[in-house]
Amino acid sequence: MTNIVNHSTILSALTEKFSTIFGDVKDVAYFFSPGRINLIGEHTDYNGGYVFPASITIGTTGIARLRKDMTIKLFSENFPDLGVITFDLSQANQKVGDGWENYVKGMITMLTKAGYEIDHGFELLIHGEIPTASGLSSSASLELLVGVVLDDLFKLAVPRLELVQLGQKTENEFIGVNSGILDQFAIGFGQVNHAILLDCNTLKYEMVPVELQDYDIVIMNTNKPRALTESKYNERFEQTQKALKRLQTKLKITALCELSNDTFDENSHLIADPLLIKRARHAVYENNRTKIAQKAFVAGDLVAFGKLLNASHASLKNDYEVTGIELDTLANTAQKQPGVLGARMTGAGFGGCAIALVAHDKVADFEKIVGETYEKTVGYKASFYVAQLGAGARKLDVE
Ligand code: GAF
Repeated sequence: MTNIVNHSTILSALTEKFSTIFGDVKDVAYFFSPGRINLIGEHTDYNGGYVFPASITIGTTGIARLRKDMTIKLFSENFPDLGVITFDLSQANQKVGDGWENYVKGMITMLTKAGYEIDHGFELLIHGEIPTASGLSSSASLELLVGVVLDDLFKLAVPRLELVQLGQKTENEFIGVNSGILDQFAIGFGQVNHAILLDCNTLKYEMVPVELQDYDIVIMNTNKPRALTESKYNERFEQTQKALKRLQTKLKITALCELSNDTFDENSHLIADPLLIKRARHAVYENNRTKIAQKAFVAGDLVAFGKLLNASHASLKNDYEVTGIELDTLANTAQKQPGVLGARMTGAGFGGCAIALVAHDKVADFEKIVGETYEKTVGYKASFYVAQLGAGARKLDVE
């Protein structure tokens, strides 16, 4: 089992690195932005439904300071070969290639468009602990990290919800992925040992204490190399939009997730195309399942909650078709192990991570058996972590 990162070790290593790259560490400030898991409510956010995520203690750490001139200098420990990326503030609205600096540029651009004044250059060194393409939202973690850095350096006082929304805008308008607000919201509003029940239609939310009795949430990473996730994601977005339009010829709705399962079933013939019916059915059923799951969770009925996790995975596999052999092998093998209440993929899918609710004293055996089965089936190893739920994006108190 991989251990959760030690933040003080990261901070001292980062401080040294900053000094090597940028000369000294005078006037620097430290920041952290987590990754997230989503307990249930997948591909419901951009369909106006509920999600139930939590921020985790693994994330992106940054050290930053203002410059007197207009130059922006960035360095990521995850991409050391890129060296120090340097550009003028006036070029921040230009997306070039698909490098990580585009997330920084995107946040500067969105904040500026929203009327906030970023009028100087800065230096930023980051260290990301979230495996890329893992479905734990390394990109939203980076967006919100940059958000809290800019907010602090330029004394912008951006309301937290607006910062979250600007993170989503960066993803949608600058990066080009039509994602919903799940990731940025979880990362912006996360609290230690809490999950968030968020209604993505109204943005009303409830913080839900996470009490797992004798269970752990185990994160299982497929380690599948990145494979066209963005284009397949956008395709699902468009398919559910099309299905919505067909239903709107009769029903007065603004989002698929306004429907009950029964109303959907009675009207699904309007969609006509069987593939689009499946896509829309997932969104509607998953949303209603999420509402029931959250109630079971709050009532401490983890057995019922676990069954809903399994049903969620089945729907993502059969109706939404975003799983694949890697996630199916992990989730389905996990579901059969002793002491497991439920398992499902988390995040966008097509690779990335799954989660399982596993009895604390069974975790070691669980990792061994699921790990062996996965390697035999898929040909390479999965990784396992016990999730710890931590606070959202923030400036760190470091002397
Ligand atoms: C990705 C997206 F960024 C989220 O908005 C959400 O749609 C999720 O996939 C699927 O639930 O993480």
